[in-house]
Formats: sequence, C-alpha cells, structure tokens
Amino acid sequence: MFCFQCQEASRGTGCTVRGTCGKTPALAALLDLLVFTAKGVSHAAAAANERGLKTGHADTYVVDALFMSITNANWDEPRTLDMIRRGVALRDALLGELAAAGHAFAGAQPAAATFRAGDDDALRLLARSVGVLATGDADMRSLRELLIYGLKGIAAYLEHARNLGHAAPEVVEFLHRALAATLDDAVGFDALLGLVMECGRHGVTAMALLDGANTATYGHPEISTVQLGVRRNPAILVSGHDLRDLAELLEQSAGTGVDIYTHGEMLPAHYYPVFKKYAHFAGNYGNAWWKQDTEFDSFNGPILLTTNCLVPPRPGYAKRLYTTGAVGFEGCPHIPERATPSAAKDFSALIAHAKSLPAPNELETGTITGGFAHNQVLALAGPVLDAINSGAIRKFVVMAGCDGRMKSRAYYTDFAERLPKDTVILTAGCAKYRYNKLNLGDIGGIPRVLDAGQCNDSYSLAVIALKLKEVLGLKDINELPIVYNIAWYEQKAVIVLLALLHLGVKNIHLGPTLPAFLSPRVAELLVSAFGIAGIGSVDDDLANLVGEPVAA
Ligand code: FSO
Ligand code: SF4
Repeated sequence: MFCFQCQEASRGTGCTVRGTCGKTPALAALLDLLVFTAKGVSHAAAAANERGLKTGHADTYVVDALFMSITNANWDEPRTLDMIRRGVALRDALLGELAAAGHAFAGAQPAAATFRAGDDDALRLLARSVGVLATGDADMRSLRELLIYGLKGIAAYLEHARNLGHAAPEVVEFLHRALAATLDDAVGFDALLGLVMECGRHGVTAMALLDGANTATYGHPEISTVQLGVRRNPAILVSGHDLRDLAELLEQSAGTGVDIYTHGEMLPAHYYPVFKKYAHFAGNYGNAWWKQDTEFDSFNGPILLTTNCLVPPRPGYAKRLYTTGAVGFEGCPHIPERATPSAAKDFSALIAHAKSLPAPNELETGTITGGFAHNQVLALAGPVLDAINSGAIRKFVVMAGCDGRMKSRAYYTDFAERLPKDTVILTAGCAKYRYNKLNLGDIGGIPRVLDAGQCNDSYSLAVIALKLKEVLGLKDINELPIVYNIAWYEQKAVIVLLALLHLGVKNIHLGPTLPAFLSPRVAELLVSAFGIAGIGSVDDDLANLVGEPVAA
C-alpha cells in the first residue's frame, strides 16, 4: 500500500505497511480502486456534461465515492467492493448513452474508463496497481493528489448540502472535469496547477452552499452555552458532521426518555436554534475524534457516527457503534440511506438499544461557549470594531482546522495559552479541542476563543474577514489584523486551505507538519506564491505571528 493523504502519514512520507489510522493494505487498495472508479465515472460524466447530457446518477455517485475514501470514513471492504461495481455499471451506462448520442472519444481511453468489474479477487488484484504511485513523476503525483484531496473535501460538503436539498451543479461539473483531468497525461504541470487553484474557488462555493443549507434549515448559529456533564438517563452519542442525521434522531428520540449528546465535530449543533428546542439534547460528551477509543467506552450507550472521523472501534463498544452515510465499519450496524430524499432515516434500533443500557459515566463538568458563526459575529460588529479601533483587540488568530493524535499537537494548547491577552482566537473544526476548555477569558465581554462551528464553518471565518475588510476600508484581506495558524489532518482541511488561498489569504502557517503529498517543487511553489509556512517553536511563532518577544 501507499497512502499519504492525511497528516499522520507514516514518517511524514506515507503509510506503506499499515495506516497510522489503522487502514490495512487490502482496504487501502480497495479505496484506491474506488477513487479510480470514480475517475472513470467522471471521465464519462465530463464528456456527457459537455454534450449537455444529464449526469444525475454519476453526480451522486462521484460525490459519495470520494467522501467514502476520506480518511477515517469507510472501513468496510464488502461495501467498497459493492460501490466499485456500482460505479462500473454507471460508467458503462453513461458511456453507452454517449455512444448513442454519437460521441466519439479521441485517442485511447484511460483504464479507469474501460476496466471490467470481475470477481472480488480480480478487483483486489487490480486495486493493487491503481494507487497514488501509478503516477511516476513526483511533481505530477503531488499536484494530482492535491487536486483529488481538495475534491474529496468538496465532495463531503456537497453531500451534506445535498442531504438538505441544496445543490451546486457548476461545482459538480468541475468535480467531474477535474477528476477526469487526473487521468489525462496531456494535462501537464501548469494546467493541473490551474485546476488546483480553480478547486479553491469551487471550494468557496461548496462551503457557501453548505452554510446556506445549514442556516436555511436550522437557523443561524447563535451564542450558546453547552453542558459538558451528564444526566442520569440512557443516552445516544452522535459524532461526525451531518446535521440532518442529528435532526432526525432528535425528532425520533423526543419523549422516549433517551438523551442525545454530541461528540467531536457534532458539538456545534448546539449552536443552532432549531436543535435547542429539544429538551433531551443534553450536551457535549468528550473531545476530538481521536479520543473516541476511550470516551466511547465510558459513554455506555449507543454511538452514531454520521461521518468521519471513525477510529476502528475497540471491542468494549463495537457492538453499540452504528454508522450511516459515507462512514462504515464491517460488523457495525449501518443505518440505511433515506428511501426518498424527503423520507427520514430510521433510528429506532439505536433508540431501543439505548433504553437497554446505563447512563453515561461523567467525564467532566462545566460548560463551553460557542456559536460565533458569521451572522452572530456580524451582529456583534459594533463592539468588535470598537475593540479593534481602541486597540483592546490587537490581533485575531485563526486556529481553525483539525485535531489529531500526534503528541506534537500539544503545541496548539501551548500556543493558545501563551497568546497575549489582547488577541482573540477564531476557530472552527475539531482543532478547537486543544484549547476550548482553557479559561482564556474575554476582552470587554468578547470571549477570547470564538468558535464558528465545524471545519466546514471555516467559511464563516472567511465571511467575517471579508466583512471586516469592507468596514475597515482595506484594499487587501492581508491588511487585516488577522493571522493564520491552522492545524490540518484530513482532506476536508485541504479544501479549506485551497479556499483560503483563492480568497487571497497569504502567510498561512500550517501544522503540525506540512502535507506529505507536497513534492519539494509544489511545496516551494506554495511557499513563494502564498507564503505558506509550517510551524516552529511556540516562542518563534508567537514572535512571528503576533509580535510577542521571544522568551529569554
Ligand atoms: Fe475533524 Fe475528522 Fe471536521 Fe475532519 S473530525 S478531522 S477536517 O474529519 O472534518 O475537523
Ligand atoms: Fe496513513 Fe493517513 Fe493514509 Fe491512514 S489516511 S493510511 S494514516 S496517510
């Protein structure tokens, strides 16, 4: 196997024996083949789009396939094989339609568009030859994968928006075109780089789409206090990012005596007005995704994973772990898709299961505050501007992104703790768990950690920055008193980064390590064009980013 798509790539270069995440070579190969299949589908769909043919099934398929291949999402080999077969059938149907419409592809067709879905053994054999290393040139491989990871992030956001009935056809068209381009040796370094940058533009659209879908459906996030302790009722823990899954579970569990808690990236659901009306929406339990192996154990009740990150479950709670959507794990019950787009998923099995189990063991007590998405922050624009103008707030530090298990991520706790008192942290994503329970105080009533929400809500931070730029009358987003020290882990963070680059943000610090998939040439390009840098010591970075003197 060879995989280098996430921040925990072994030795900072790539996992070759087994994933740091736990992915086996067999699963890694099948996920490679799934992406390869999606490329073949997109190859056909891009041609169909050019001819004005409808590609609805291919659109759904490619979004789902890419989402399933994201780090810590789908761990289920039979399900992956099934998905590969479905893709081949879809691709061939689309190629048939194209032929019937008189379309003739120029030149030899890529293998992704022609391979046959043989038996499982044949697919597993093929899977071993279609991975990342199939692109021999290191720079081309780097750009192709950077583009694909950005597309995976877009796919995740499109899937969530689709679940709420929102679509962006132009982004899906790009997705097909860009994915197809990764099969085409005629698309050289510069053209690929152009697609990577274009991907950032579509990333902004996809995040705006999801923001619109979430807020139109569940209201605008507002300042909220979230309980960290537990009640005495049996309960269900919900993790991942899918708000519609949570909404349906809340509705179906109301009045059953079962409480609902959030874990990891579901925490920001507490900020939405629509969810607050549920008295049994009890609070947040635990921390970021990588702590689930201990925290799920002590929760006692069933757990619903709506998206990544799912860590391979320990035996202690595997029997009460349920998956749905893109996420899956062999042996764990999977809640099926909606029968129709307007139908609800059926969570009755989880609710019945919860009733037979004890209440959660308490991990901590107290509260945390969040809900500082763009609408709420802009509602506070007056006091925020006053604080900036008076110098009470000297700098905003964007510390959005992901958390992970690497010990070196203690840097972020240290950095947050040692930031001067006239700075405010803007955050989104599970990165916040490194500092959201510290008592960092406030500046004239404005908390020093403003949590906008999930990783996709990084969009909110961009909206806030653009609004600040406008009201402060600045020409360039980089003139704002905002610096960026972002933590990344998986591919959704890649699209957030590309989106920020598209918006013109420069000098982003990215850690705890730079992506293994950036070849020296591609990394150098990002450094020279955008000033991207890694992280150093907390002292040096405080000095660089907020002008704090280096400690003696
Ligand atoms: Fe975290 Fe995982 Fe939201 Fe990611 S839970 S790491 S970027 O999947 O999606 O921030
Ligand atoms: Fe390694 Fe990350 Fe790939 Fe898992 S997803 S195999 S940890 S690079």
